[in-house]
Amino acid sequence: MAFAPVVDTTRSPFAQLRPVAVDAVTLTDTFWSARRQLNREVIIPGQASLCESTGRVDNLRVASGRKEGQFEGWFFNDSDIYKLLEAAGWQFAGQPDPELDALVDSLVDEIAAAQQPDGYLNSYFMGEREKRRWTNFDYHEMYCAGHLIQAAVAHHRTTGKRNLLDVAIKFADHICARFGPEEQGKVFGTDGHPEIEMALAELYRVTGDQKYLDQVQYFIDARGYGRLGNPFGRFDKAYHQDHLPFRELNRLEGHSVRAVYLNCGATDLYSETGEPALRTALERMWESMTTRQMYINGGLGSRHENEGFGTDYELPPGRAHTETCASVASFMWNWRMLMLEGDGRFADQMEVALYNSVLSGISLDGTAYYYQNPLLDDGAHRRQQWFPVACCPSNVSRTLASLPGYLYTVSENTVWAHHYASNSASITLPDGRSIELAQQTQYPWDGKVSLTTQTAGQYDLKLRIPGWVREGWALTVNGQAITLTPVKGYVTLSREWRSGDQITLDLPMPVERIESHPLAVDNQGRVALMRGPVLYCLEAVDNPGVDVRLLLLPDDAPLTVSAAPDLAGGVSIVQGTAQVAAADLAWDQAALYRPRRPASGSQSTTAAFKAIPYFAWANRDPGPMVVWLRTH
Ligand code: FUB
Ligand code: ZN
Repeated sequence: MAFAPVVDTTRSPFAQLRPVAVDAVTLTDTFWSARRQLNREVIIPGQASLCESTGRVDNLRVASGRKEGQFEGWFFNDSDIYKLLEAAGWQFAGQPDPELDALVDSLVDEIAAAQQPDGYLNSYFMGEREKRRWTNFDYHEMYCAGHLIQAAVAHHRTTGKRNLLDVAIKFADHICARFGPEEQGKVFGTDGHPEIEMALAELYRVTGDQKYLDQVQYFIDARGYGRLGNPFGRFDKAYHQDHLPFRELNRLEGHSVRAVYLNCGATDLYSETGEPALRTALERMWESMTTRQMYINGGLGSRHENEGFGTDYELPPGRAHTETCASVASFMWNWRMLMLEGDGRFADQMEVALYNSVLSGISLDGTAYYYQNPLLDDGAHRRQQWFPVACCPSNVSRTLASLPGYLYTVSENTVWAHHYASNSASITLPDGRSIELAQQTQYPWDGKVSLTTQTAGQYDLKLRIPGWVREGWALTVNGQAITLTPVKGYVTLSREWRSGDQITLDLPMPVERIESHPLAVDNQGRVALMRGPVLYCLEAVDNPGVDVRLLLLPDDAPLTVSAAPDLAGGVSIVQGTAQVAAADLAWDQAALYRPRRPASGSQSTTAAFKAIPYFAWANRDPGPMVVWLRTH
């Protein structure tokens, strides 16, 4: 098996951090390893069978002539098969799997058979539609190509096989030969739905062929001049990030998944070229995202009509669009930004998205998905087994499969620990030394993390102190307290290690009441509960007798944390006593409005409440759910 990192910055001159292969880390925790196992046993087979039963695989068979029939479904449906294959690809890491291998090979065979002699591959644009190829860039031909390339890279890196990679290269070459500067005899084109940029950057890294990186540059430079037009007559130029040249962007605009995928590709490009204007545009957008455009669960996109961003602070909790794919995109973008120079604020955002809006995108049993992840609901929004637009399921799946590759990175003589989960790791430093580490923790339920070095020698260990830690964290080496000041979110332990040295990090995890910027008007007078990286919510099923949306949580109400081993696979819950205003209980249900009455704090009753991690909501009986609790 080849070296199998998710994003290979090993030779990227402007990325200081280098990746660790997905198979170099074995999860031994109960949280993520259970989910990764579920991915293999339930999620991937479930999606494979749905790709078959919904006609997605048949679309390829029709395209190749192996089957009679018509294309079924959306024009981007090939991408669901590709993302499933990417998930399978990462899942192979550290886990040889003949059964999965056979499934993958059979799908690769269908894909290869559907590929045209000139390399073109899209089962929608066949037969009658053949003449419409490349005429409308919002028809996702490049988007599908991007997912094909990402699947091929994952599959090649974890299995060493080339059957999918060769198909992807042939299609990539077709695209590179066709689209580019007019003075090179090529034609204008760039993808209506960004995705291919980060895929081509990775293909450049796999093959070493400069033309793929040049194509990333071209695709980013070509947009922003309105040349993509308005293909569906419904959206503005910002919808597909064609309203401003990339280097002039100040905030995330338009379709949320498109915007953040584009930033992934632009970050990849920066890591190879170091062009300052790209970096400053990325930093401006990150600043805008995290201070004015992002939900507390890391969700992105407040408007349903364009699946996109609203104005600054427009973050309605119930109408949140917060597509699961957008949170996956944020996770991927923040990883790429983190790789540039190891700044923990990016790891913080990965964590927010992962625990609170990627994970909420899938049911606990791995059989149903959310497309939107709202923060307020009346009980009607339930996960679905599948969608006609089924981008989110396989996005969760490829994230779970690749997760071990996101825990650590290396730089010169240094191992970085970014995310905490029990694991054993065999990490290769840039000088070739192999560092064996074991990590033990109950994260995210407990902030105690213990690391054991199993390799003697002089090297640095950098440990992330998450942004949610306010004070009181402690670090020891072999029982001796160490005082260090974090720099950009990391402390550095630099010493001659012996095998068996023990490092403990204790990150206090009190429950915190979080409030919003005053202009996030929907949340005014409200708090959300967070503990460590985990966001909490209240669901009707745990809080009978009162509508959870009416509960008031006084600032001085004590909150307690306890383990609930039988709930949601074992979680920590938060409990306390809230109030319900007597005036609310006495509301005339026939009236929607009434003259304002002076509020009286004394007229309220108390109600014990239980809050659960937001990611686990809607796995039991339906009913109202609330994240933002009124305080008065
Ligand atoms: O455009 C088709 C799908 O819709 C994409 O995969 C996602 O971005 C989603 O919004
Ligand atoms: Zn999606």
